[in-house]
Amino acid sequence: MTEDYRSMWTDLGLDLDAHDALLDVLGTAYKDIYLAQKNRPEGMAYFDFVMSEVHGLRIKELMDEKASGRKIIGSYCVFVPEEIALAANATLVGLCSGADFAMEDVEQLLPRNTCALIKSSFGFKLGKVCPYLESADMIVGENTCDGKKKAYESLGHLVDNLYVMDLPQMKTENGKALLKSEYLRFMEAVEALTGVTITAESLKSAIGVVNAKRAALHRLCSLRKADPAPISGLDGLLANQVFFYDNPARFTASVHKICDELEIRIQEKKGAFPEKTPRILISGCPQAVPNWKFPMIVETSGAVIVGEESCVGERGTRNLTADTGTTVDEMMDALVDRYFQVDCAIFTPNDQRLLNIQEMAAAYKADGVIHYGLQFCQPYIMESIPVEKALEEKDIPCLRIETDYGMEDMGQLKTRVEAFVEQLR
Ligand code: BJ8
Repeated sequence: MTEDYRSMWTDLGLDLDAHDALLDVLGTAYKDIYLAQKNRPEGMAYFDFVMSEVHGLRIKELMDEKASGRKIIGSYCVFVPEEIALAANATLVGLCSGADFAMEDVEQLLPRNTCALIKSSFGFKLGKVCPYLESADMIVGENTCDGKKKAYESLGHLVDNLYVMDLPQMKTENGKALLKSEYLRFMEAVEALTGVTITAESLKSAIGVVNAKRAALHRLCSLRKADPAPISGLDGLLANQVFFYDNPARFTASVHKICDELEIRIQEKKGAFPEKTPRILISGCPQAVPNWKFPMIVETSGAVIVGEESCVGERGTRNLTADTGTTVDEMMDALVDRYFQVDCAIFTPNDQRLLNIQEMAAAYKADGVIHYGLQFCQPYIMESIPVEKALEEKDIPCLRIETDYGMEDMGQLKTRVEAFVEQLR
């Protein structure tokens, strides 16, 4: 980190000793997993810098924004529209966490058999180690899976600024109407928080900013279709993770910069891995920072990850919002249309996800798909069986795994992944 941020962290109420320990583990993991990679594009230096300052400079920027009167909104789900936050002059940041922390305290509040993502978010709160959570003026929970829904009831006792958004479970007209009414309610809540009334101009501009950020990732995704893959899956995932934290315009520019470099690498046939390395599509639960365990296993087992069918990946960024609306209401409809297409496994039925996975596997020329399920995540683990069947129809091998954030199963996972990769050769 380039500066000493300890007084800022103290002001935010972080537990400095626990936070030091977390940064220490993260720094080592980043060095061992990311910096140890070979043939990385030079543009990844930007993402390395962002990660080195993820609790430093970026938090300082958010604190400066707050000092100038801007509000910070934290979210746990890609259904929370960043466009609405931006249109009301607020900043949206992701709060999902990808590491175990303060697990003993967490298990006083949540059952042991809760998915790692939910437990981790609680651990970061209870352990007082997340400056994003502590700097948020509003924390948005959402009624998606049962685990999250019930966990927010407990989280409401730990924070005084929780806002819960209801979400549909079916892709019906009623479901769409619910999403629209919830987005309108959220818009009012954000306006009340910021004191800023959303106008057609501000919403249009916010849609443009978020579309640009997603379009930049579309460009990056599309370059990963090349063989040899010009960028590793670990680095591709990192760009998708930074999407949730960075300043939007700077993020967009940085992704385009790396894409310019990747285009040259593709022309020169320069890859992160040699040509004909078995290509894997990862599908399933989101992998939040710093959950790099599974991609690291895959990419040290002789394969390259070429895409993520995940909310930290294409499920979260797939569609753009139509920008043809001229009134706030028309643009809210466009937002509802866009977000209603997110094929999270909490929806029933959810056949579109199967089609999207088949399509992604073909587009990225994946030799195989690994379904990544977090233990105790009912929606995705239940859906992994239909996913496997849908891939079977296309003759695409599929490996279904269940894991958590612990390191105990690393050896066992590696053995299974290596055997799967061998089968793809
Ligand atoms: S839109 S995937 S970000 S809900 S892993 S907490 S589902 S038990 S994260 Fe998600 Fe929104 Fe859906 Fe995407 Fe529950 Fe499963 Fe845990 Fe999960």
